Amino acid sequence: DFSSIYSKDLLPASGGQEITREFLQEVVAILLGYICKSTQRNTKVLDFHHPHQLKEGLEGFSVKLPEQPETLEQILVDCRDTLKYGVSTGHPRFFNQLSSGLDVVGVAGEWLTSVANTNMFTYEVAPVFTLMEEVLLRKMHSMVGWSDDEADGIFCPGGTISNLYSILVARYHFNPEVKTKGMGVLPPLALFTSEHSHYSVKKCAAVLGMGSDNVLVVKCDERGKMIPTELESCIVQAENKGLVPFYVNATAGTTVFGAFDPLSTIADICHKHTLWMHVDAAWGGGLLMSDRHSMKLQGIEQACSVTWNPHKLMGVPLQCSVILVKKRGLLQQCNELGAEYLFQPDKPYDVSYDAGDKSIQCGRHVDVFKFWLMWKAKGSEGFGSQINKCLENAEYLYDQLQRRADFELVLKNKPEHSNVCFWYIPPSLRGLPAGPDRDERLHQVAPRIKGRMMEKGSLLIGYQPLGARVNFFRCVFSNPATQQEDIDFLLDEIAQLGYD
Ligand code: ABU
Repeated sequence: DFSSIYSKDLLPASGGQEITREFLQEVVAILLGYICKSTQRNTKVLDFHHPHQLKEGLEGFSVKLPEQPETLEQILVDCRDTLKYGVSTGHPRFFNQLSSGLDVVGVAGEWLTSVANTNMFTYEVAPVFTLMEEVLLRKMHSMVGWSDDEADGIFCPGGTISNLYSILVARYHFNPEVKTKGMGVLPPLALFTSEHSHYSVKKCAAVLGMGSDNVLVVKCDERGKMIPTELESCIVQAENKGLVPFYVNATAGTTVFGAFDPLSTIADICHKHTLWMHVDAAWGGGLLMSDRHSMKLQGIEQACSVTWNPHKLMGVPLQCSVILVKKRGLLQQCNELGAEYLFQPDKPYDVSYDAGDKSIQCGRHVDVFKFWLMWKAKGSEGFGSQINKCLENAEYLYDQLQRRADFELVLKNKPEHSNVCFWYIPPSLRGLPAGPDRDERLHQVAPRIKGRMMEKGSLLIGYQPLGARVNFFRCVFSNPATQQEDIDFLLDEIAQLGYD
């Protein structure tokens, strides 16, 4: 009974050991209950409420903060309700995001990380985690195809920040004086990325003061892959406009189609024009773990830098993202400021292990441990099979879609990644001739179905328009819990929710 017990009674309060144990056992029971429930197919993926409903409070749950402390009993209720009104991203029928699943060893790693509660900036306060980071970065370098003693990298908060690092070090590589003198020493720089690439490239160019307009967008073919001849033309066009090309982002696994740019050809172009080649493999990097699919990233070894998010296809709990840089020392030179209170050169150990000055952050969360623990638990082989399974699921969905008359595939080819894009065609639209009228009506179908789906809570899948294509569903597989029966359910449920 926690009804008259408060947080002040927990450790470090004297004599607080027993109540601390009991409280945390209750928390663990809540979390375990949630974990077990989230894989049960008869439970909801979400219990949707509008923002105003959640703000107003529901059955004793309120997001408002009190002036007076609340009892631990209420705190436990809050823990339960927070999970209850959230979204079960580990549910086998959660197809909404590139990151999904609930890896039990990964969760254990995140709990331990929280209890260790330390900071990655120095070896002094994170000796074990620092060495784990080094081990994992080396492992990832070797998966990319780089020699592990020449390359570098750092864990950072998400793919956008990894891409930001790539532009930052590329700019520094060509113009090191920018670090101290600022943008005034630079010519107007041009960056290149495909029309299907992640929006973060433009965002990073804006953040770094280069201007999003100076990111030249390269056309893709019908499968969403950058067209190398278009890249060449864009480079020439930029030069003719007085811009100085310096950076190309190639994508390995685009966000919507899961397309792989032709990395080797792009590498040749970068080499010819002396440009920095970055590969955004935030989503596709996981395929490097698979003996069946790693060849889709052929040419990645020629990149100068790589973004890879283990929290996506590899199922590591959020967040876990790395930037890998081929040239060792560049991250350090680009970002170091040598704050004397933190990075004292005369510490009693090899201070090259203080990785913090490679980072643009000061405080840095320990994102590595859960990943390290999962790798220990699965081995490289286990990750490989997990990823193969995700791609098998995508092929199964593709096969089912080909068979059904009530759905239409957006891309006719077999999926290269675990993305499968499709339209549901309700009876009223079947047989209508292609054209603006059908497009206008079809555009409204996916959002309407999504609305009904959220109210019902039976599954979750995303949709978007892309270029000239009106709203379509994007199904992505990264959750090892998903089975073929969930894919059958997905199609039948969409057909039911969308039946005129
Ligand atoms: N950073 C891209 C994630 C987008 C998605 O999960 O759909």
